Amino acid sequence: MVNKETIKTWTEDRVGVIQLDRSKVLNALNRRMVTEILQTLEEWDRDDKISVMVVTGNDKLFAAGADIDEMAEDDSISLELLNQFAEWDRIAWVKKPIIAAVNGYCLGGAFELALSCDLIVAAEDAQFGFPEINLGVMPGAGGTVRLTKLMGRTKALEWLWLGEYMTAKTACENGVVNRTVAPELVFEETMKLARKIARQAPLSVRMIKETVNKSVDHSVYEAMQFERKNFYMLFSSEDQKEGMNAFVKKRKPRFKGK
Ligand code: DAK
Repeated sequence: MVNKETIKTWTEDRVGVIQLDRSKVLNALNRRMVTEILQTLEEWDRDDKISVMVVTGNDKLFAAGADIDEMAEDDSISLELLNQFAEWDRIAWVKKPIIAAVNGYCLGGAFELALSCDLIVAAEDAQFGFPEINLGVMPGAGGTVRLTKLMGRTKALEWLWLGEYMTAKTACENGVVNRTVAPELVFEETMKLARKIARQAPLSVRMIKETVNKSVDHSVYEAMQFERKNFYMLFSSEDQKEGMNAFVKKRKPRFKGK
């Protein structure tokens, strides 16, 4: 386990885990934490020994949003000069799967962090919300956009305007969360899912993420051209030969990510 200033990190099998670690302030994401998360994700994205990454809080909560104390004196120019959104944007460039494991509150910037991950596993009693409106602002790190794409315009507007929390059940029914489990099982179930994905052919996992992401922002035609390119590309891989030969010879494939 590595203790950084605001997060703890460790690896289990081929899974890298980031645990948010500012429990005194309900894991509020300060700038240092965002930097440490990004540095770790990018380092693991380049690390052959890691296949999947998990971002989690503790057994009581994921996080209560960005650090309000740190933001309170900001103005538009200081935020522009700080340019921290550039750092948030880089989460979308991580090629390996990232899973958020959520207990308790997942609010504001923390909800945006979870939505930047690829999958969300949540406790049945977890609560998701964008309380920014109660502070006289609005989400700025992709919250309005990602929530709208997942839930549709009318439902997203209601949640964003009311600033209320939605249960994990509602989030799951609306495609925001992948699965809900008993609170004490969140981390264990997330790790099971992560290990399963980590056993899949690494290049296929990566190309599927890239292609699915493309399909969110592009026309069906453009996305299908992109899909075809990646499909062809996988036929240049050793893993395609291995996967298909293993099937023909009725044995388990041994994928190398090459
Ligand atoms: N920031 C700083 N401190 C926080 C905090 C936060 N977001 N949330 C809680 N804390 C602190 C509290 O001040 C308190 O500190 P002490 O009084 O003990 O020193 C401690 O954590 C315990 O909190 P509570 O006493 O309030 O705990 P409760 O269980 O009574 O209430 C709560 C839990 C989650 C309902 C409540 O703490 C709460 O409403 N928290 C604030 C939720 C919120 O509004 N979150 C921020 C949304 S704005 C950006 C990127 C992203 C963002 C902004 C900029 N850039 C790249 C520029 C995102 C913005 C947001 O997330």
